[in-house]
Amino acid sequence: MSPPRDIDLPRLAMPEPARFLAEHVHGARPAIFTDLFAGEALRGLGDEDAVRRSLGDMAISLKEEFTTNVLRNGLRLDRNPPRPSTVADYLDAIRRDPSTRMMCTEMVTPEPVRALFSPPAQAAGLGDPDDTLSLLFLGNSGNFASLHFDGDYRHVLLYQVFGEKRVVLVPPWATARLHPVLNFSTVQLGALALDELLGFVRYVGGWTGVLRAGEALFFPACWWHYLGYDTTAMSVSWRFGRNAERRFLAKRCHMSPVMLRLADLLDDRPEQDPGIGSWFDAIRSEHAKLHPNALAKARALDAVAMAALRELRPEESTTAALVELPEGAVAAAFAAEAMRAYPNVSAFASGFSGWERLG
Ligand SMILES: O=C(O)CCC(=O)C(=O)O
Repeated sequence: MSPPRDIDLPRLAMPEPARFLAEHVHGARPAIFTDLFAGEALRGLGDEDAVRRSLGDMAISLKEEFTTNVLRNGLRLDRNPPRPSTVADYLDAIRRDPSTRMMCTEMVTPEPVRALFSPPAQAAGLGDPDDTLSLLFLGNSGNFASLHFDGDYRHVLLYQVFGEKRVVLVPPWATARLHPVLNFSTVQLGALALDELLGFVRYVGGWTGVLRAGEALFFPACWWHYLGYDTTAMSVSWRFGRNAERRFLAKRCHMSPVMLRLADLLDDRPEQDPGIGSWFDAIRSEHAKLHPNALAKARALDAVAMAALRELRPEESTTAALVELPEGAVAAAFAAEAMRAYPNVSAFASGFSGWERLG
């Protein structure tokens, strides 16, 4: 048995691009980098006052933290409408109501912030340079982003502009331990005391640390992540390095824990699994078939992904947990995601349009 590994995220200087690619992207090694954006104006906004002075008038969009809203309203996402605000107004609102769950999350980085940094050189050599995305996050102490994975399957550098966040990262191969519903784990890390949280991180083979102002977190595509706001905090991400296969899964397919496992195996490592290419072909051909409805299509694709996983990762003996769909909330969430991903799939729809054509 190998000795227990330290679960603290390493703090490192940003490596040269080739080393970053080999050790961190292909090596699936998350880290906190201390000097991303060296010399760029973004590093000058190291505290709340500086952000208020420079960006106070900037328009932002607020929403209630995702799981708080879903636990109250179910998957009625229309009950969490975006609310327009500005950086200064939101910072004032936090002072009046320090326990608010309103936050600015996953907002495409507005131009005034985007103008303060250039794309990291380390991210340049991987994937299509036009297929990148930068997102902005601003939230109050006590707010959080629940443990989830992102269905865009890009790698992420998350730069901390000001404030501090507790980070937990979980590798995709531990997915079955997270009791997932779509791309969210039902394990509520924000409710755990620190020693319980550290025990959980060990159990799932994950990493943890506190991300501070001026530091950047790197986590590879497909990794689960939780961020707990220890203080009011603002971050800007750079999402990059997606290959054509992951892009197909992200843009054309539904999200599910087993599709995540497949996306993870479709990486660009030099020693990529032999056979993964044919499994991707199998996904594409299943995707091209006519299915009776969206749910049937999502289930058929999940079945192909599960067969791939059983062949390529037989040691993941708990993977059955990834596709068990008990009655109730999990099944409803899966069906809702299937309809989001495949809105036009319906044998009835094609039948009716046939009648329309016949006049
Ligand atoms: O910092 C946050 O609030 C969430 C960050 C996140 O989920 C991401 O960058 O993908």
